[in-house]
Amino acid sequence: MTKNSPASISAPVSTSTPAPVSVLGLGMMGSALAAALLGAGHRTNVWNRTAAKAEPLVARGAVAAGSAADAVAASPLVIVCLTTYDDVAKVLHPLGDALDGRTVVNLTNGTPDQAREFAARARAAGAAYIDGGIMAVPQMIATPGAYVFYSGDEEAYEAHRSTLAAFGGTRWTGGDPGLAALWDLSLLTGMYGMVMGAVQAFALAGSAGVPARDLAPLLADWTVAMTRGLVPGAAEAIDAGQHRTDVSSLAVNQAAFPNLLATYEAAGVGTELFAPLRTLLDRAVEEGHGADGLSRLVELVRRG
Ligand code: FVH
Repeated sequence: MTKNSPASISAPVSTSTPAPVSVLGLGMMGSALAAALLGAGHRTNVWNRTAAKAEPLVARGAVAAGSAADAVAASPLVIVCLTTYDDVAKVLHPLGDALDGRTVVNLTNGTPDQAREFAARARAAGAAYIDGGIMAVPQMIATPGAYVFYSGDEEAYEAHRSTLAAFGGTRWTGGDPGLAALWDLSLLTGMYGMVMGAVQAFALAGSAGVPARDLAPLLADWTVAMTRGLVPGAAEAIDAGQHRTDVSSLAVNQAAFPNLLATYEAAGVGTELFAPLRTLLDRAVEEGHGADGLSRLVELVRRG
């Protein structure tokens, strides 16, 4: 495992006296997190800007706080899950020293720099700060497939890890508060690439009347097989800086790629998602990397 590799997923650790926890934000994800804490036996204090969203959780035993300040006062551990960091700032920054002595776990999607800025602010207010990136949709929370990346204050993380395990696996990424967001955004990058590929594939097949449901199982199997087949080898090549391939060269991909773009145009399907990929392939071959594999592209992308 390298220095910045997150620890393998830790199994939930049992705790005999579940500590109280507060959850700020009861959207789809915040509600799932609060429900998981209730399921693990924690006294769960909840707050949401739109108070009605607390009702289903209160019916299950949660305690509704009248304000974010009341929720923060009610528990040593405060979980925050709002839409953006700007929203978190609007809720947390006015609280000031009310955060003193608390541990804030921010599971809102944001950038590494935002996480670092929030960690510094929390420290100045006397709070411990842990940033998190949730690798699950709400329905997966508290199931074996869910896990969360964490970074920031390691002592606070260790102190609250058994509570955080209510959401799923816990993966520590390091003391730099920005690392959880970096891991999260890296995986989301892969996901968006795959999803946008599926969007283009459905559009192309659909242009000839192929129903999406007919393409879907083949598309799913193909993308999984290609990912499993290519990603580990690409990682080896990238880490070794050795990109020669006997699988599929950049030159052969560059030669075939215009067929995709020409077919999109002929079918009246947009090229905006894929045209930039041709530019990248052309540049790689022009720079003399035609005999290398696709892993070489990482070096071109890295330097912009
Ligand atoms: N849902 C998902 O699949 C993904 C999985 C990975 C992690 N993301 C991130 O989680 C954050 C919350 O996402 P969400 O799905 O819970 O989002 P919503 O259901 O839209 O709920 C948003 C909550 O944020 C509250 N809120 C928004 N702005 C403010 C504000 N200025 N002041 C106070 N609260 C605010 C909102 O309150 P309300 O509209 O109900 O009053 C909801 O509680 C997000 O970062 C995802 O990227 C989810």
